[in-house]
Amino acid sequence: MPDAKVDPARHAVAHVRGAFAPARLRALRSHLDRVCDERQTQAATTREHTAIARGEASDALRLDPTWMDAFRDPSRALLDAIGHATWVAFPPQVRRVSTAAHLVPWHQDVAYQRLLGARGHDQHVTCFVPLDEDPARRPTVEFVAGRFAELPHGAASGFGAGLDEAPAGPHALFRLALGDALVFGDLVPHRSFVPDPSQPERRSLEFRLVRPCDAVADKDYFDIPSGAFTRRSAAMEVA
Ligand SMILES: O=C(O)CCC(=O)C(=O)O
Repeated sequence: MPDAKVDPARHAVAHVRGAFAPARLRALRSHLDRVCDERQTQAATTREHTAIARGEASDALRLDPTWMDAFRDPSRALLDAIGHATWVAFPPQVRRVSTAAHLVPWHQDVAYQRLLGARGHDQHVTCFVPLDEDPARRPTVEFVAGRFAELPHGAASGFGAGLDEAPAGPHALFRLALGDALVFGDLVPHRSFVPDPSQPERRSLEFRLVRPCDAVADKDYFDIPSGAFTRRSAAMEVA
């Protein structure tokens, strides 16, 4: 019997066609190609070097407000898919996936939020945005569809959280075009998936979106409706 208290968005996966204007994503891809190498070399901590080794980005690459341009002039399709989760956590994840070491094992995103302790969100949705011209041929995300409680995770293959195996249920893959996004809840089990081993490379952005009421104090967010950066205010804490 499903738990009626769990927000259904936490279990959902949506393939959002035309979520972003392809021209906007091409501009972000060009920006990534322009700044990536230099900013990755600016990594100064062990944490960042570990992240880069698994296909993620240095702080200098992530902490760039340009990535939030994706959410300027949001499409109707995107707004419908995100519902009340209109605050985008900053910074996003920026990925250049190219080897097996970059492939994320099965997990629920809630497990990564737990690793952040008090700085983690109680619930959020992820918006996965491929930037390549031909995302259908590139590494993507595979899901297990269904309603899952929070599952026990352990550290796995260089990643902070992973499941020993996929939970039982039907697997789902989506054929993405440039401009499409995958919007999925933090209880949905998923992993990286390579449809064509001759195409192991992918550039992508991953955004974590929350309802304003789920925001963490003193953290930066981009408020999609106003198009401005924001923080959870003292007044909201009291309300
Ligand atoms: O980028 C990928 O291949 C997987 C991404 C992922 O698992 C996530 O964003 O939680």
